[in-house]
Amino acid sequence: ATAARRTLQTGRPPLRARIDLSIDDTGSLVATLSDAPDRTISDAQNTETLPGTVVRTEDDPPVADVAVNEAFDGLGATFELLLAAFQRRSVDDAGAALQATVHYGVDYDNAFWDGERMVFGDGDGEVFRGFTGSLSVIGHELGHGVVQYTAGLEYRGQSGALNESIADVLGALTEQFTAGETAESASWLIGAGIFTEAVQGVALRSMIAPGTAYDDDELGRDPQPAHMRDFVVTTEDEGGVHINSGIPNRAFALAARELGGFAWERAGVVWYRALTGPLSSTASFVDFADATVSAAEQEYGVDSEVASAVRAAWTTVGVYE
Ligand code: ASN
Ligand code: ZN
Repeated sequence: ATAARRTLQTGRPPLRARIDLSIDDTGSLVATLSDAPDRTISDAQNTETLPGTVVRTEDDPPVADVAVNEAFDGLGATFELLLAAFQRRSVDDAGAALQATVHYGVDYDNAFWDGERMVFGDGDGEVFRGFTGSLSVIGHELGHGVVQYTAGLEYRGQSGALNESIADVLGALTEQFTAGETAESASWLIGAGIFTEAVQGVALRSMIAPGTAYDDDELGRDPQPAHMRDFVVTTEDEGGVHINSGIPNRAFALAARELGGFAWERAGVVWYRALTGPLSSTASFVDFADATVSAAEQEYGVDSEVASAVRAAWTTVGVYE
C-alpha cells in the first residue's frame, strides 16, 4: 500500500519543493513534500563586478572550487535553520532564491550582504583565510537579509548594533543547528577559523565573552564591550555597530545558556518573535530588550523560566538596571 502525504512545516504550498520517501510504522510508503532552497553561486573571478559568472545552481553537483561549495552548503544550512526553527521560508519568508558571489575582489578581507546577495572575499592570506570557511559568517550575512525584510533596523548607533547582533545570532544558530550543538556545548564564536596562524585570536567575535576573541599585534585587542558601562561612543563603524553588538550578543548567549538545550528552540524563538513583531527600525537596546521580554511572556507565560531568563540576561549586561 502506498500513501502520499503532504507535510509542509509552514502549512503553505512550497515554492520549490523536495520529496523525501520513507516507510512508516504500518509499512506504507510515505512521500513528504517540504520547502527547499533555490541557490545560485557566482564567481567574481577576483574582480569587484557583481554578480559575476554563475558557477553552481541548485541542482548541480559540487564543483572543484571549495569556496563555491562552502557558499552553497552554507546558504543551505541557513535556509534549513530558518525553516526548522522559525518556519521561515528563506530570507523574505516567501521562498526567495538565495544568491552568493565568491572570489570578490583581490585579497578582499570581508564578506557582506549587498541588499540582494551575499558576497565573500578570499582574504589576503596573511590575516584572513577565505570568508566562506565559516558557517557562522555565512549565516551572519544571510541574517542581514532577514533583518532587512523584517524590522529593517537602521545601520547606525544602537539600532545598527542590534542589526549586527541579530546577524550574529542567526550565524551562531546556523552553526549550532548544523552541528547539533547545545547552548552549553557551543563555542559562541563568530568566524572561528578564518584567521591565519599569524593572528593571535580564535575568531572575529565571541558572543558569550565579548572582547576576548583576539589580541593581536596587527589587529589590536578585540574592542567589543560585554556591559553597558563599557558602551563605546564613536563616529567610526557607523557608531560602533560591530563593537557595541557585543552587549546584545552576550544577552542572547546568556539567556540561551541559562535555558539550556538547543538555543534556536526557546531563546532563538524569542529573539525571532521580537525581530518580526512590532519593532521600530530605530529601536534602541532597551526597546529590543522590551520586545524580547514581551515575546517571551506571550509565547511562554509571564512567570515562565524563559521570560525570567530573558529579563535576567538583559540585567546582567546592564541594559536593564
Ligand atoms: N562583514 C561585515 C558585516 O556583515 C561587512 C560590513 O561591515 N558591512 O557586518
Ligand atoms: Zn554584519
